[in-house]
Amino acid sequence: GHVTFNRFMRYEEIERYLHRLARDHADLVTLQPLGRSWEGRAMTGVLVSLGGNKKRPSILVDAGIHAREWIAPAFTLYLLQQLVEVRENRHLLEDLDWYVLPMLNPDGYEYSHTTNRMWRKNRSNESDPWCRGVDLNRNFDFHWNLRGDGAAQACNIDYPGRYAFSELETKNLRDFILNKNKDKSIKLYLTMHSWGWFILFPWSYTKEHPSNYDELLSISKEANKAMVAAGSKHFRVGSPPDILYAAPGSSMDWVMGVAGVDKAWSLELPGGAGSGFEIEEANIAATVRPVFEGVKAFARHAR
Ligand code: 0X9
Ligand code: ZN
Repeated sequence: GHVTFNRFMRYEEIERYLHRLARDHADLVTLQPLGRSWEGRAMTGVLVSLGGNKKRPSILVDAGIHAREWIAPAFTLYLLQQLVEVRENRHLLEDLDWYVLPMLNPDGYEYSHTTNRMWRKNRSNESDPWCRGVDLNRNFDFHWNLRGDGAAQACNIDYPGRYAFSELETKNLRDFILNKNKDKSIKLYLTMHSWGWFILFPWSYTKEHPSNYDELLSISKEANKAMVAAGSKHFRVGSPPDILYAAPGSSMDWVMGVAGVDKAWSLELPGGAGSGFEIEEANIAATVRPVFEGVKAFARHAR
């Protein structure tokens, strides 16, 4: 039940670590079951809070919506270790609750370990038995399938599904966020992806900018500065269509456009050799460490 950064942990090991955290630090850590994946795996989140039963403003950090982006779940495990197991970080819990969801696509993650390293989508086969999987980061109900070509394209790597929230994994995240945010207590959302050294913020579906664009931009620059100061390469900052490509139906857009969270980002973490998704195991720790500094900068704007 221990965490390691010397290699990428498998789903079952990650589950065991989360359960162990909750057992060993019952005063700080409460498991948050999100529901089950298409193949029946438990999706487990974690609440880290000093508040006892008292709810505080919160930040939500998730990862693993794309299967092959292994460094993203690894980062959230590092974040949990730092928040829970490192005493000097206790101040990060003052006046702020942390929801950390390390593994939003467990079936795809396991498939990328056992069968196809480049797998991105989930593993459902309700659309086309020959082409499994929906891109979960296109399946959210906010300008879903904007291009209008979803129905015919189940084999595409960014297939948005037959309809918005057709997938168990996205429904589980939706219901969790709507439930936790009934009282508008979630102040900031971060969704971890890889790779590319990008700090992305809404909107993902259009080149139009939200009314708080300037604030999101300046916080992005601050987070970039913190990561660079910790030894990272520079991250480019902006909205996906402005600096990368448009992506309708993303979790980030839905969280800000529908779920009522005022600030949302998607981080494209550093890349590695080969395809870019393959961070050398010896480099995991050095890769996630500066990202923690960036996340601390974001968290300052959630209080
Ligand atoms: O295509 C995506 O979903 C994201 N890139 S990735 O290589 N991780 O697949 C970028 C889309 C914009 N980001 C978000 N809206 N989260
Ligand atoms: Zn991704």
